[in-house]
Amino acid sequence: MAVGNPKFFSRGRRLSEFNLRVLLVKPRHLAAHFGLAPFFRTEPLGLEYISSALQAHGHQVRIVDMCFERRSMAKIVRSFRPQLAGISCLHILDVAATLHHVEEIKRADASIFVAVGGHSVASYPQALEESSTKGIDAICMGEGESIMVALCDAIENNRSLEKLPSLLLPNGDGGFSSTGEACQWLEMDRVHPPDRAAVEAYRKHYVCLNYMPVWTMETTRGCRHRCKFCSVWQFYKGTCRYHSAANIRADFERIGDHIFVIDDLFWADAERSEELGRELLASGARKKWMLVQSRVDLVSRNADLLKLWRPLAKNFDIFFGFESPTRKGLDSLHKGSDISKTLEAVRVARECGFGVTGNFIIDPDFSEENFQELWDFIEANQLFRVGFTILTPLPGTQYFAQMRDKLKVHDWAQYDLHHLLWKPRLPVERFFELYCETWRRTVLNAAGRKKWWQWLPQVDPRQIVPMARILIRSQQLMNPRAYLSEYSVPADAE
Ligand code: B12
Repeated sequence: MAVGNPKFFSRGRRLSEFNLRVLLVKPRHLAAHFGLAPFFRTEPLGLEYISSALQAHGHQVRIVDMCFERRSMAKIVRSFRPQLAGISCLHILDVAATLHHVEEIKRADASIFVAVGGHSVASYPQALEESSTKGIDAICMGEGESIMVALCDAIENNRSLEKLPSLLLPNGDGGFSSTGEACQWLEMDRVHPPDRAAVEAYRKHYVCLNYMPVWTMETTRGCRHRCKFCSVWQFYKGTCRYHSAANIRADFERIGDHIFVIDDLFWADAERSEELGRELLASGARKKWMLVQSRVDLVSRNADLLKLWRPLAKNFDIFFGFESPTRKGLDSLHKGSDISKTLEAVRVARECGFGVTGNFIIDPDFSEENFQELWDFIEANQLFRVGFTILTPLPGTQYFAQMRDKLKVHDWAQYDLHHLLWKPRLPVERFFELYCETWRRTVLNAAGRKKWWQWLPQVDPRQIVPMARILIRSQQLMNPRAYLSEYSVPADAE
């Protein structure tokens, strides 16, 4: 049977007479209640890039962030009357909400072409293919700036979609068929800066830790490393591409005071990072807070680069994937680093005036000794601004394929890195007691090291109420019962 859906090519009017109205949807988070997720609510940057690309081709675009949108989808569809909707499924956790929005859009107007894309479904489209929800007209496997423009162009000009690269289209038998070849990766110099205006109505909700409102920014796409748990390098096939310094500078100058740079590998290339740092310094723009994510080996050998970047923000934090306090643990995660580099990076970052934050991975195979080793390391190195995640095979990774038979939980809502997907080595109650004890050692413990009132001077008085709400909510990270109530590995599982 032919792929593609001809009904979108003739709807009683000549679409080529006008450009399309495109609705871009960020799904409502249903699952983010553990870990640091409640502290990070950020903008749909991928959709903002897509919006800019579409507008450059003359299309009319609206972005709705369903996490904060008050209107119902039916109302949005009635007022904007899109011909095409694109939903971004960034996290595998978002699959249920994505499918829900597909149904809502189709219910509101069955003639709207609904495309779903984003990192997690492009990495593992089976998550959508296996669902019984009907109404997805295309699953998009690559970068939206090119795919959405091509889709609009084909729809507008009544051309078949089968020739477009990187799509999965309904094949009429309840399944999807691939249109074959994959898209070329974009040349980043040609990518338009993100359409910030499209999410301005939601801006006041975007938060990272105690900073609000927050802007996210991308300078690099992809990662060259090979960490076992990460889906990024596997998706981008180990490539790393850089936006032009001039485009980043223009974006940096117009966005606000609190910036989370979402690059997975900041300072990846020392020479290019120096050029970018100088360009931003020359702009004269300075921020109140910046956060970047980097690796300990990069930071440990680049003190001069760090010093160059430091004046760009009053408070400047680095988030490290520390992952493990031992060489053996790092090796088992294919981190390609060692503990001496962790210690050196912490020293260099602190000496250069950066705040040190990061994450450790807790393996379900942890023994009591492994937890103790982690606590000792945290204490010895004063790493109290850290988070913890449970080692989770993310769909689309080789690790997921290897672990398939061992995985006892198939509900994507539990793939948030805070649920156990198989039985731990320790009795499950004990595992969560120790997991919670680990969280209690961080600054998030309102009854612990940093008392709740000590947060006050760091918070804008207008943000005290929302911040208090977040802090209260985060206390459940330290409550084993909260995790146990959602533990769903069958009792007879191996
Ligand atoms: C920023 C970010 C977040 C933000 C949220 C961002 C948001 N808008 O919702 C915060 C910090 C809150 C967050 C939280 C978490 N995150 Co996160 N996050 C990221 C990060 C670092 C960058 C995403 C981004 O903005 N990229 C930049 C934009 C430009 O790219 P993009 O969104 O992929 O969009 C492009 C394409 O995908 C495509 N596209 C996107 N949408 C659409 C739609 C259509 C129709 C089409 C055609 C194309 C298309 O086109 C866009 C432009 O090219 C990614 C890593 C990564 N590189 O993807 C991890 C990542 C997505 N997160 C991950 C994880 C695991 C989490 C957490 C579970 C972590 C935790 N410990 O709690 C939580 C869960 C949050 C939740 N939903 O409950 C994993 C997801 C793995 C998976 N397969 O599910 C990633 C890949 C990190 C990793 N190393 O593995 N995250």
